[in-house]
Amino acid sequence: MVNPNTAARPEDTVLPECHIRETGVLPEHLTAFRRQGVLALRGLLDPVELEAVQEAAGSLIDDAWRTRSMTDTIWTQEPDHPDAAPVRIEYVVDKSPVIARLAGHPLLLRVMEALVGPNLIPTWDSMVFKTTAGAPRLSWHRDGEMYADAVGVTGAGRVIDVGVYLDPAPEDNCVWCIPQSNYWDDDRITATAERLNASEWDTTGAIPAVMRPGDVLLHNILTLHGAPAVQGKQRRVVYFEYRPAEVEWQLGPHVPEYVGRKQQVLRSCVEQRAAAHEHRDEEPFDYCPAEPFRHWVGRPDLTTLRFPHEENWRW
Ligand SMILES: O=C(O)CCC(=O)C(=O)O
Repeated sequence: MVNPNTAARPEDTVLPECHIRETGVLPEHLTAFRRQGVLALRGLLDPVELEAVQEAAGSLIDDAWRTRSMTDTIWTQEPDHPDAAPVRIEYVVDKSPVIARLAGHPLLLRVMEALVGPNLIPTWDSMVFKTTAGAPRLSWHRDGEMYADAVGVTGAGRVIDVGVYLDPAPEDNCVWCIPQSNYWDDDRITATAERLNASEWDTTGAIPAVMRPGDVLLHNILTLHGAPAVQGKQRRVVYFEYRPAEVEWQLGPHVPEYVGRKQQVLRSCVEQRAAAHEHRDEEPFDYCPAEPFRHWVGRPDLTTLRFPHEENWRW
């Protein structure tokens, strides 16, 4: 007999979603994200901004193809191999002013402030993409195996990956995730990932995060997720990761000085957006961390928005 106290509820097996421009973010959306480890924000980007970001993303990918460079770029094989395809570019906020302005999006940052806390800082900024040349499976994984007691630090989701979708992500070309795996212990994660990764593509217990261009998918870095191999389809996603400054300061993974640097980056993105004619009707994000976490104060002016992880790593 099914124990009604432990059986999955119907809402545990669907992707929670928020139509952010219609309802704003409600307490139930925040709770659903904290419980499920995943939340779709539908239609966050307006069509004009979506088109601008699509164009910026396209030119970064064109540059990768043209230069075959490995700087900040991950390829499926050595880039001089005829079958090689680029699949990831790092530090996209520094590479494109349009993406820097996207990183200052007030609606997105207000959701992050509600979930991460007032001291949020941006950590990773990348673009993960599938070109029509194809991309391999992204095996089942957690993003952050960085804290000894990871579920204690961020089971409820204060370290968050945000994927901004520039292309459709249908069931056969989307991220799949296992709701509530953000609370699993290491043994359960390892056993499940090993079992699912033993065959080319196994989605047992997972749900598809089907997305449309302009949608945004939030996932807790501890949520087990993966994506199938794909050929002949384009899917570009700009990823931003956010962490609480106090967690970064005390536990890493970056050195404490990284906090002030990335706060400067965030403030610059917000300022660049506020100064742009196309965003003149928006209320800019008001970045207001607690007083002990205003580490940008007194720092020299920024000359770059690119702070490589390996140059700022604590361990
Ligand atoms: O967008 C995707 O296909 C998944 C990306 C991902 O899981 C990762 O880069 O860790």
